[in-house]
Amino acid sequence: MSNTQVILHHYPQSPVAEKVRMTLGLKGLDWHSVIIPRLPPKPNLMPLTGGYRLTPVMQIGADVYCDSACILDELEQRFPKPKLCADTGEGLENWTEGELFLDVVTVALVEMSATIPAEFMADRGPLYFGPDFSLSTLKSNYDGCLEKVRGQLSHLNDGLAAQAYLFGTTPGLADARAYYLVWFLRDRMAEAEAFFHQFENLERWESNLKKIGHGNPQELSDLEALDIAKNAKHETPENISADDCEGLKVGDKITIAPANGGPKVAGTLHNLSPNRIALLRQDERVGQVCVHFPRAGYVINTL
Ligand SMILES: N[C@@H](CCC(=O)N[C@@H](CS)C(=O)NCC(=O)O)C(=O)O
Repeated sequence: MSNTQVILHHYPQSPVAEKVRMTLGLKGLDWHSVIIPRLPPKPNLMPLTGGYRLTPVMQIGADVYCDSACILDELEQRFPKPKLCADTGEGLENWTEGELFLDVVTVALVEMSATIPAEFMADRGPLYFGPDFSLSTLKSNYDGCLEKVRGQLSHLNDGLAAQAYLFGTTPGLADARAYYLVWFLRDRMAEAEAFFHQFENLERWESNLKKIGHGNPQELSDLEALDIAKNAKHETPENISADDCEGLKVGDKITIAPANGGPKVAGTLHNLSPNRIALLRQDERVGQVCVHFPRAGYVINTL
């Protein structure tokens, strides 16, 4: 397998992974699929990420991309054809991953609460709603969140009346950025069919996107993925924008973590741009890897 082969670490039920799978489909890519656990521990992912536990993670050789924002950005840079960035819908990303995402998660978790194992709720509740999370509060928020979701989906539905996709006649990243929420709700809501029936244009758009599929995934084991990282050398150049106002330098010892909490990943700063940060870390199992994060939504600390 070449060092430039895309490896996605994910699990089928993950909506954020679905956004990436859809993007791989839009680009018609061949890729390798490593299925990771839905709950920690994730012992064969940690050697790659150094502690970052969210799903999905993309690996290309010894370069590891955390967070779907970073993954989509990298896919667009490496595989520019078909170009999806004329319609990235960056504003749309802030919309679909901010309050709307949490409203959708509220609806989904309440819908799933009768059937999912207690340990799943005990993990996801605090992960999304903080240490004071309680299922009863979530349940009392359900109706309000569902109404907000309905309102936002009706905007999408209106926009799709005159055109097949969000930004015109061809699908792009903006569609993937909105589609994953619809996919998530469709999968988790008991009354999904009746709920979505009120959005005729949105349902047509959803079914067209579904037909595009996920490109060509091939299964790969987590251990094979670790061996690929071990036998590869990362391909990220050392660089820091000269005018970076945080005053960071290549080689600085830093940690990076999601701003809303989660384990810190430690390493030495290797590449920094206004949108991305990459650090080098040394791992017993895989040797040196370069781990990439988006800058927005993450906190950097110097050690
Ligand atoms: N900002 C992250 C959010 C990722 C996220 O919340 N993913 C969910 C799955 S859809 C997750 O990590 N859940 C916990 C887990 O998989 O351990 C991204 O865009 O990749």
